Amino acid sequence: MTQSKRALVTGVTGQDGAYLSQFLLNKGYEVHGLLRRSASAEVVDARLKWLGVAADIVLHDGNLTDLSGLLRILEAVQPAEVYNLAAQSFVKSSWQQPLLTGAVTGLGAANMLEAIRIACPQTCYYQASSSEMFGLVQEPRQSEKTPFYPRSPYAAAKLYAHWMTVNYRESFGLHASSGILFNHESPLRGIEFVTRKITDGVARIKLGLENKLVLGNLDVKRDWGHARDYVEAMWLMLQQDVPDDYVVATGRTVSVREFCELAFAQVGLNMNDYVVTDPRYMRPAEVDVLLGDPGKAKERLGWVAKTSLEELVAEMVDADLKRLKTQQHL
Ligand code: NDP
Ligand code: GDR
Repeated sequence: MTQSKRALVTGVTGQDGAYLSQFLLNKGYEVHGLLRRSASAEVVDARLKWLGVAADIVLHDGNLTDLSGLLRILEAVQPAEVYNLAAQSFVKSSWQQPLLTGAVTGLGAANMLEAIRIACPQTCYYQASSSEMFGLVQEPRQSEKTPFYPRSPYAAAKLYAHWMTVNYRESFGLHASSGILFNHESPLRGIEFVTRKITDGVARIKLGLENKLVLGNLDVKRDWGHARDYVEAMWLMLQQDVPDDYVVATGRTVSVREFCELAFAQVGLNMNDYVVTDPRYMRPAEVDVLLGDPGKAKERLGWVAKTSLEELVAEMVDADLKRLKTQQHL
């Protein structure tokens, strides 16, 4: 029985935070969120509003870099579960802001683990680890046993956070689990990420607002799933008696080019007429291909990805068309 359990979600205003909050509310949780101060407070909860859950979440001012604030929030809320989703999550920016990325994405997780160890050691902890940690892949299909090889400051910071999660589990007996999630997208994906950039671009071209889409490397391959499916895997990890690490993926990988083809086909257009590439969007070091093996999540958690890539692309393109027609901003 999970009714009236309290959960604290960091990164609550991001893509996953919004879907996870909706999921937990539907399960009867009292959902608390960590909100970092913004001068644009009126737009920061746009995703929560889009899902119709903004009014149902208790927001707490705080920042992952501020241990004292985290301690105060944990002492006040005493959550049964903490989902640490907050991060500087854009890989490309991590080369421009390596130290900030380390402070938030890496040390931020250590702050939260420390705060839990001090204030509420019985709390179950979820760490948002990433397939980017596999980077220069050491095996064609990446599982929990595949060695890591991070290729960006973001991935290096995530790896530190991942190992700190394992370490706090082994050293202090915390119920701390790490979800090694492969790319997951949705209509709530930030516009800077390639899938949303593509679906927004396709919608603009279809509506006559733009006549080209400028991208970087079209040959890289990713294992793309739907965020709505993936937040359930996060929750399932914290319902297990024993904490552990899990790969969460679809087991199918396609290139940026193939994603583009699907998105343009959705509105009856051909990508070759509109897509151009620009080195500006290339990275100093690239992760060429990622393909997850979600076998352990299926076997232990009973989790499988429900949404196909085709369904995901269709949902994202439709949402962007609707948003542009109604002049909604997200
Ligand atoms: P988003 O970029 O959409 O959301 C990031 C969230 O972190 C936002 O709520 C942001 O707040 C918050 N945040 C950033 N810096 C701080 C800080 N210093 N203190 C407190 N909050 C902060 O990411 P996603 O929802 O896509 O991803 C969620 C997590 O999962 C991230 O950790 C990401 O790295 C990881 N991940 C994501 C994957 C994906 O494919 N989406 C795959 C694997 C891992 P604000 O709204 O104010 O910017
Ligand atoms: P990623 O996502 O780096 O995998 O990190 P992103 O969508 O930014 O890039 C995916 C791949 O597409 C290539 N690409 C482009 N990327 C962007 N953003 N813009 C472009 O124009 C473009 N053209 C080609 C990139 O080079 C890259 O190879 C995401 C984030 O959510 C991380 O937080 C998370 O950990 C990982 O997924 C798993």
